[in-house]
Amino acid sequence: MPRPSYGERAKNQKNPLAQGFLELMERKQSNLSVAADVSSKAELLELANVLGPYICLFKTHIDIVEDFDQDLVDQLTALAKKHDFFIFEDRKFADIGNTVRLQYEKGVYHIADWAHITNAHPIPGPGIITGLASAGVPRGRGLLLLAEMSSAGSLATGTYTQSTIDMALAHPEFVIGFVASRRLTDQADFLYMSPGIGLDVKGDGHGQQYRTPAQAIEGGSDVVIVGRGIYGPGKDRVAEAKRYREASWAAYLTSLE
Ligand code: 5FU
Repeated sequence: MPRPSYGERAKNQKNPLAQGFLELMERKQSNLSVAADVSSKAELLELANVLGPYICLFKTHIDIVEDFDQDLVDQLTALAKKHDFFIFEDRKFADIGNTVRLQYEKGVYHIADWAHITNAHPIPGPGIITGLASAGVPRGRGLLLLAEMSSAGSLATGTYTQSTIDMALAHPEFVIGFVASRRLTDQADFLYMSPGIGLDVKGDGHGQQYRTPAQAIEGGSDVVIVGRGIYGPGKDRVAEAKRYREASWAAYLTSLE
């Protein structure tokens, strides 16, 4: 059955952050996210500037950056506006609600102040969502739950994944979707973001497992997340970003037929 377009889904979306993101994808004709796993401020900003035109979402691991400062956040936020992308801090919160709220809002990074989207493991139970929501909802942010992981031997399967869906359904004001390899439910229109994407290799020797953009989109993913496939050793970053964007968008267009 043909799927609705990102633009059509945006019209029916009740969550404003998810709606804005779907509109951005449609406007920019990109369902590609780059996973910017680099350890210096200069490299992170360069990736955001050079790859910004091709992506809908810039995924960070801010605690990898060795020379983090507020200016990095200010410059990244300006690049997000200039190139029209959202920022996703892949923080993978995993503690009780009160603690994750503090980790989200305070500390060195103040993630809630600049990341449009962040994510959490469902393992502590629904309190992790309400704790994060108390800081995220007033700022108009969105949360993804890790319903599955791309790595070999992941424990996020079966009833764990099912319980994650139930937790998400109970918190539509903040949970906009999942990190997952495939579409999980039709009970609500969630966003599905899939890491573990590569066109040339199958793994990384540390448990990562790669599928192609087409495989992910065919399974119902909305956003394809690519890291080393774009900027790994010897890669032409812009050429690879274009290649992944084209492959991912072509797979999306096929899913509409
Ligand atoms: F939740 C997940 C997951 O299940 N697998 C992942 O690989 C997140 N990731 C992230 O996607 C991981 O932390 C990296 O930032 C990125 C994948 O990078 P790669 O270089 O494309 O393997």
